Amino acid sequence: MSGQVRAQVDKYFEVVAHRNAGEPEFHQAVAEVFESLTVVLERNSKYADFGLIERLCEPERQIIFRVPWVDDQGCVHVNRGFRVQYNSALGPYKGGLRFHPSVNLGIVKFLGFEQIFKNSLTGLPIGGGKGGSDFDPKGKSEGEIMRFCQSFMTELNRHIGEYTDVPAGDIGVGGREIGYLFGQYKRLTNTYESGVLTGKGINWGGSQVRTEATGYGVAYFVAEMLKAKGESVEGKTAVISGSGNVAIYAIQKIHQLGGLAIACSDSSGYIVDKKGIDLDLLKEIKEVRRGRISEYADAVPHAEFVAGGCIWDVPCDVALPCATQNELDDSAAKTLIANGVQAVAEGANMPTTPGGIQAFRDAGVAFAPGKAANAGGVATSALEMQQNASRDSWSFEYTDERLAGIMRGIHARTIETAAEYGKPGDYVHGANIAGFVKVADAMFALGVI
Ligand code: NDP
Ligand code: 2IT
Repeated sequence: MSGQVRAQVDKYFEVVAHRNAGEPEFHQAVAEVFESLTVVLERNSKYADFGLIERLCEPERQIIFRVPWVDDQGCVHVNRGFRVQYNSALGPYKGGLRFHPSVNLGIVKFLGFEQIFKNSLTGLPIGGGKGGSDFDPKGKSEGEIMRFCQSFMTELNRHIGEYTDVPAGDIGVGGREIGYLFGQYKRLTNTYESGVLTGKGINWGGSQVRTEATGYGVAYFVAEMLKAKGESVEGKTAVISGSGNVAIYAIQKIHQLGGLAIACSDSSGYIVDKKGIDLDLLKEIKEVRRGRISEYADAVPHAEFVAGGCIWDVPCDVALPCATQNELDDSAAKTLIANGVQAVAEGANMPTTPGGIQAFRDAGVAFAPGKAANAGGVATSALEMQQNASRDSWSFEYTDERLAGIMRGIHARTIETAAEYGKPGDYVHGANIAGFVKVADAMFALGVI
């Protein structure tokens, strides 16, 4: 039975690999979920019927469009825009927009695929989608960023809506970009449709805690992981890769929970501050000046900047990869393990390679995948949608308590599901299975569509 199911899952994968040639990140994301499916199909063969797996792997709609814009010198540039509307069984498509030169269709599909299961795990009524562009925001002026966002939305507006598809931020897209995107949507449609985008500013329809939500959520999740081992964040050292939206607020919450964040990075290298990262300074450098991480070491004499290098060489109790995909490989995982890491939680999407995940499994290190650990961002986006729908606005404390409760719920569901399917303590299997079953059951209920 087991061999037969394994062969069937391998066959599904072959079809996906063949149909989506040249998209390695997408293959990796699908393979990771499929690894958990064998045990589900063995228990309940209905999931192998009605083309369910094939339908799950094929996006409902993929939109690719031209984004022309004019720079400050009057030169015309052309970028490529994407929106992959992956699965709407649980609710409107929901997921961020990424602006980074590495963006291509395969990257957007991997992110959209992950988003289906992540959104399912939140327990909130949101489907999965993702979008973005190969536009590079680095070094662009305010005017250039605004004109790019306006051009991007000039096409995207036809495809989104409060009941259809609700984008938000991701790498390279934060509050500033959401503002320009929302402004253009409002102008083009002549509607103040607050629910069409999340991550909006507080005084024009945004939610308290959305800015902080992904980072806070990762810290809440790792606190639950440590609690399950009879430990806590108190007194633990943490290394956090990246220094963007997710990393900054993960650092803040780790400090609030009594831990000490000692290192963070950007694509040029990493800094180590053994006394604990000065968050006000980091925010000034990254959020206000939009500068480089080396400026931190310029300002703090006892801090060290390492150009290039691998941040995972820094010994720590807790590791939170919060930058980008495949930034933590098996060799980095082995270094972390040798240095005594106790828990690893992914703030980024798919930052750990399959070899890295296997190394943590082999060593018995608690490892939480992004679709569970970083779900706080999209969950708080869904809370923003709730507030928009009821024309309400909640306090910071109330919203933060909702977020903390959602993260505790995801932790409990993940760990219970892992145990139920014979994989106790395995957050990867727990998250994949719990996320999958809910979406799959909804797809059955809605018929072959
Ligand atoms: P930001 O753009 O705010 O920050 C990204 C950070 O990661 C920057 O420090 C950036 O450095 C670094 N980084 C990006 N690409 C690379 C690279 N190739 N190598 C090294 N460092 C890199 O993005 P976010 O913080 O919003 O997103 C970070 C991760 O979290 C992404 O994987 C995203 O998908 C995920 N995520 C984000 C959510 C959100 O709500 N924003 C929700 C859930 C997940 P540099 O500036 O030098 O490029
Ligand atoms: O990867 C993610 O979950 C996000 N970038 C946030 C998506 C959202 O809709 O808030």
